[in-house]
Amino acid sequence: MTTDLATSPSRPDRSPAHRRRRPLQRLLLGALSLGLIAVLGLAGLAAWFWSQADISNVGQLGFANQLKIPPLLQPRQDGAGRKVFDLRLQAGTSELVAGKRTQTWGVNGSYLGPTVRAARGDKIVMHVRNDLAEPTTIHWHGMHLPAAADGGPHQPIQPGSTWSPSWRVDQPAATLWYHPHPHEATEDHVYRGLAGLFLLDDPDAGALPLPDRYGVDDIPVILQDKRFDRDGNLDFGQSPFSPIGRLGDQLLVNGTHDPYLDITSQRVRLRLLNASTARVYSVGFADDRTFDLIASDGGLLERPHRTTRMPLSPGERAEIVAEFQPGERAVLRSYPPDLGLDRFQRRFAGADDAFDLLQLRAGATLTPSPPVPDRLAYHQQLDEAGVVRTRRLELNGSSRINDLRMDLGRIDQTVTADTTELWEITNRSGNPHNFHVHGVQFNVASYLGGPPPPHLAGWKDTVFIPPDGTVRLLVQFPGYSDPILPYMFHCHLLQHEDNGMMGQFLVVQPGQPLTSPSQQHHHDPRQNPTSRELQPESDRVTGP
Ligand SMILES: [Cu+2]
Repeated sequence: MTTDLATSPSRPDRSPAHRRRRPLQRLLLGALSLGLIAVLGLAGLAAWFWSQADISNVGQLGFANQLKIPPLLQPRQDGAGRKVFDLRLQAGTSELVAGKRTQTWGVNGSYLGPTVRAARGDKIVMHVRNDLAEPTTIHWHGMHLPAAADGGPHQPIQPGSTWSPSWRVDQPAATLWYHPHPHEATEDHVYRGLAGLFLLDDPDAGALPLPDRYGVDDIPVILQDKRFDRDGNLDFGQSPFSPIGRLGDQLLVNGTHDPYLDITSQRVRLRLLNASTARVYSVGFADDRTFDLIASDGGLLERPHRTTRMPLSPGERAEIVAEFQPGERAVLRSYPPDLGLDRFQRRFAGADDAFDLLQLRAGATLTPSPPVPDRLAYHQQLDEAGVVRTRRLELNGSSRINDLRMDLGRIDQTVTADTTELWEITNRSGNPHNFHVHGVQFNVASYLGGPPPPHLAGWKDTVFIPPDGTVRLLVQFPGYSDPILPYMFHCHLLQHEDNGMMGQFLVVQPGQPLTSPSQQHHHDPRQNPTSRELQPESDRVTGP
């Protein structure tokens, strides 16, 4: 039965004027209903996305799979006494979720890569062979090294070829990592599975009574979120409302879904790495037990920080030591992180989400572990009095820094080797971001107007910045200088990075002549007036 009374044949027309109005009324009514349907549809769609955006696996895991521990990569020794590591980037399939084969990428395997380990003073050579069908790069995140060895977008490895950077490790013990950094494709390459840990040791850290048996009481915990389609393949889609990029609804630790770990000692060190492309975690335990934060990105804190939560944005690392009772089961959990967002943004940025990460199963008897020492390291913190220059960088929207998108042919900043600068980074967008600087570890001089909180008080290379937040970083630039090849600074939310929220800086000796990287990339100078931009005193720079 029709409900359209205007066209009902039982109602006779009364006048020509009435007849003329009918089509108009029908049109108006039609437009109105269409509009209403559209509005309701959009509201429904938004409500659906809203309801779908709230993700939690808390209480739903069976902890069925033993946590995979990435193997330690054994180096060869070459004639010059250098440690030589062989990495091969390859495609394959992995069983990431039970019963499904997923097409993945990995290093010396089908998903993730081995743990590389070296000590302060080691001379190392990395042979990185690309057996993928497209070019990529491998960046040594957190490493102090020459720009030519950095593995940013200026060091692409073509399919079938090998890149062999070499450097001398000269920085404190730390949990670093390696991952691809190709121009505008980093998010996809990391999401497919290319990443691994790069652990550094030094004698001072080695002498401390900290858990240090790899895979026994010193455990890598690589956190990644994924979304799978019905066939078990990686889903590259994302919510149109997400301000930060792709967020998964499944959690992997070291590539293990639904993982548990048997522990045999009273204290366990967990080396947390956020290797997700966008998701921010706030790591704690399901029973809210306290733990000791002992190290951040660049190595040990001066003193352990006793806490119940450790926020980790993409690229950041933290080492924590937790204590267990014989026979107990504890669950490592990520709680909704504080991203400084409003209610709507929070939902779509994963800030309402919670994940059980890993169940720790303590044996009936546990080997005693010494308590965490009160003093872990003696840092020479960078001193604001030694600052020779202040630079101000603004993160705009989701793709620009100081209103510019990344351009491989443009040098954004030029700094002098071995000097200390203050970098003031302000998030001018409504989106959450973080900020990573290549080649260095920095100190946070101030965070959101106050002193750095304890978890940001040590050496860092990546720091989270909420909307409208300002962080001030003390950065000492490396002794390595290169008048041609730049280092990168960028947001480590990888979609933002790929979209252009990245810039380049050269480290040069005083008075060193500069060469444009555009000459290497056959850049059209008419599109990029590099002669102006390559001046050391960039016009984007402001003094203190
Ligand atoms: Cu960002």
